[in-house]
Amino acid sequence: MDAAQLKIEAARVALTHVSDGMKLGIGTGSTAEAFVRLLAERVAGGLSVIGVPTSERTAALCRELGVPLSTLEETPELDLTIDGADEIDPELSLIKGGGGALLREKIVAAASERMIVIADRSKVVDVLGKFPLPIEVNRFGLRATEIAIRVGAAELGLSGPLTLRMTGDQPFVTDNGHFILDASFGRIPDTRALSNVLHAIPGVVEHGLFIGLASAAVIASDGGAEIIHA
Ligand code: ABF
Repeated sequence: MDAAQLKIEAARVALTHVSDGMKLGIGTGSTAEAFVRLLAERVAGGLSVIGVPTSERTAALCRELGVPLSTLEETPELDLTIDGADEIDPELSLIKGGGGALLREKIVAAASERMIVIADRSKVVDVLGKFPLPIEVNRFGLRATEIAIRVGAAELGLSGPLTLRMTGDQPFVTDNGHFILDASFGRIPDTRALSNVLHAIPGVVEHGLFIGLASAAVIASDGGAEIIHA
């Protein structure tokens, strides 16, 4: 199977966990888009669900394909979120945010009773951190926030380039109007400690470490889809 087929396979298996009447969090990224496409087929066939999208991009695709949408204001408690990831460790801690939607993804996941991560096996790692950690930051005080991140990370023995994410020659702006710093710290042995350090910095809006949020992962490979429970 090629990469696109593996994403579809993971999405297909995750869809078997969706039942009539569910309130769904709907993720962002190419794997989540494969899920939306399959979900839309089931909706066209009569499945009744309501979805809360994690990005404007996902919202647009859902509208285009006829998946009914709600907001967290109208529907603050969700049954299940299905979303992709950039890295997944054996405890189902994740790095997310490569697609730039980490803040809404984390808010939606935290509002869900369960979260199922969908990915191909290339996303599974022993220790998180090869994929640069996305950190969503307020535009105000960017330089000061960057320094605070460096200092905090150094206290944990972590260092490496912090790169302002760009779109062409302009900084990438999230759906919430913030910037993203991609932190290439390498292996992150203590994700909880780094999470605490980052959350203590006022200019950090959120980071892409998802700890204790995923209840299961559907990992697709040529041998089929494996379900890992947290
Ligand atoms: C979202 O999409 C992200 O949190 C993650 O960054 C990305 C994964 O994208 P893809 O499925 O395209 O690899 O889930």
